[in-house]
Amino acid sequence: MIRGIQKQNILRMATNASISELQREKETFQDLLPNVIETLVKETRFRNMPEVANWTKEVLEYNLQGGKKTRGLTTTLAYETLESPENITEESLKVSRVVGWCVEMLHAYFLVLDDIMDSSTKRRGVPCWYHLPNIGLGAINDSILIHSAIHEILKLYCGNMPQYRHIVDLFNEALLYTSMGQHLDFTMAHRNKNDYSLFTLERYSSIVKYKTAYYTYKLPVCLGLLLANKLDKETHRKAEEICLEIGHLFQMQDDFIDNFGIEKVTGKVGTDIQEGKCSWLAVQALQRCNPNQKKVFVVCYGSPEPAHIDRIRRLYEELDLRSIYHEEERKLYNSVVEHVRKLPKETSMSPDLFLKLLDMIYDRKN
Ligand code: GPP
Ligand code: MG
Ligand code: MG
Ligand code: MG
Repeated sequence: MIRGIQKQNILRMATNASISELQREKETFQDLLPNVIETLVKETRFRNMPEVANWTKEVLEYNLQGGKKTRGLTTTLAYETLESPENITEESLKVSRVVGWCVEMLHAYFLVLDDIMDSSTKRRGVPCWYHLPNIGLGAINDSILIHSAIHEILKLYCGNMPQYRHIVDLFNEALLYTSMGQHLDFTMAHRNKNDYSLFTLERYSSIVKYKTAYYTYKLPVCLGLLLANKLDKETHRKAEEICLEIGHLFQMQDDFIDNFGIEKVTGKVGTDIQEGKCSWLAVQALQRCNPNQKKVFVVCYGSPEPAHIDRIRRLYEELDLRSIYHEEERKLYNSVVEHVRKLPKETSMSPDLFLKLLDMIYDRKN
């Protein structure tokens, strides 16, 4: 009932037609992966060492399976929406999908490392790569192989384009900002467990902007602009502004799902409570705790004891963080829609792209 009311209160939802279009694009995108991997193994410098090339193929196949493919699909959708229709060809769409796979590889590279840092056990319904008995710390070098694969593929497919340097710069920017955000995320979680004065909304916003929003939205959307040969700085700046807002919403959802998600649906097991993360739920709880609840939080948060984890989960229920989350999700959605509607006409950006991106994730469960 409550969910129904919320759906009515949001400003706009995707039509069913655009959802099935997205499903079709997801299948086309997925179908291209074997071709991308085969090309990597046979036509880039990986071919100099077939044994390692074949190993990299396995690493990629395992770590690119499943998942929503939000970032890869965003790349192609951005290209298709922002390119002048007369320039769209089967070949140009294919290149945008290949670049989309490079964004998915960047994501896979981050996830392999993130799962080690967060002591996670499951990802996309299967064991985390480092958690497989024959992998362990070899996962660190495997992540570097994934990262190298991105640049071999980019050079092969985009090396001759005039925008190539800008494309590589965007990937480098995403790497820099994400590692900065990951540093904040990690160090905030490994601090003195009696002092939560730094768990503020401001701090939270900067963690998620850097660790998630740049690589999840700014990178694919601006890649779409570059592939469409749109280099105008003001257009890129406006796109970044909106992408960072959508990225904030996306990570807030991820933090909610970490605790309230269903393992069968999310494919992962949350660790934010025991790892002591500065998550959206922790920040909200701290803002709403009475003195006794605050004591419970300080004793139980960041502890691996199952009883402590359960106590924090109960505290989140007591504080009604579910309803607060649904309300906040709706507010953020509406505020991005308002922002997008005010986009100046002279930028070559389509409000429709951002509305579609929002609808792809609104009320997501995984
Ligand atoms: C998501 O955080 C952020 C990343 C995956 C970026 C990792 C960056 C590195 C430089 C390694 P998360 O830990 O909440 O994601 P999940 O819930 O999927 O584990
Ligand atoms: Mg993490
Ligand atoms: Mg994680
Ligand atoms: Mg998470």
